[in-house]
Amino acid sequence: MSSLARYTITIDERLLERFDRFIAAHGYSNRSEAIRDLIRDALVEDEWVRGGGKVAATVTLVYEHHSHVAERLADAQHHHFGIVVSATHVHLDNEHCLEVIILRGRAQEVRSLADTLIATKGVKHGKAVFTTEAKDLY
Ligand code: NI
Repeated sequence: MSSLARYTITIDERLLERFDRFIAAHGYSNRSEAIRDLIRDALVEDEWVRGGGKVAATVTLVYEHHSHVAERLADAQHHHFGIVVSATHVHLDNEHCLEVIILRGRAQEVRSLADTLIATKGVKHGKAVFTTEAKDLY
């Protein structure tokens, strides 16, 4: 267990009231946990912006089964097999497929492949969540 540090901040009352409404709406039990999450989120975002380290991402895609999207998505993944960790395919109904692809590698490569997958012709909806290997998040 790591040690905890206590700190005090000065903040505009109105801003704090607004933050309290925010943390209540998001189900946090106290300010500290909400602030820790915001700090972690900022550090993960910074990791991505700097682009140096290894990161992870999930890419969620929805597309029509009858188009040739699956082949195009598979081609893109074969070309970058080193950063594709796993892919799961679910048949949503007679026409639609949902695919979740997990990527892991250098930020620039991961973002580039995520962008390629989402922009693939025939993908109706695509969204990437960029996260971290959490090496120095406590
Ligand atoms: Ni399918």
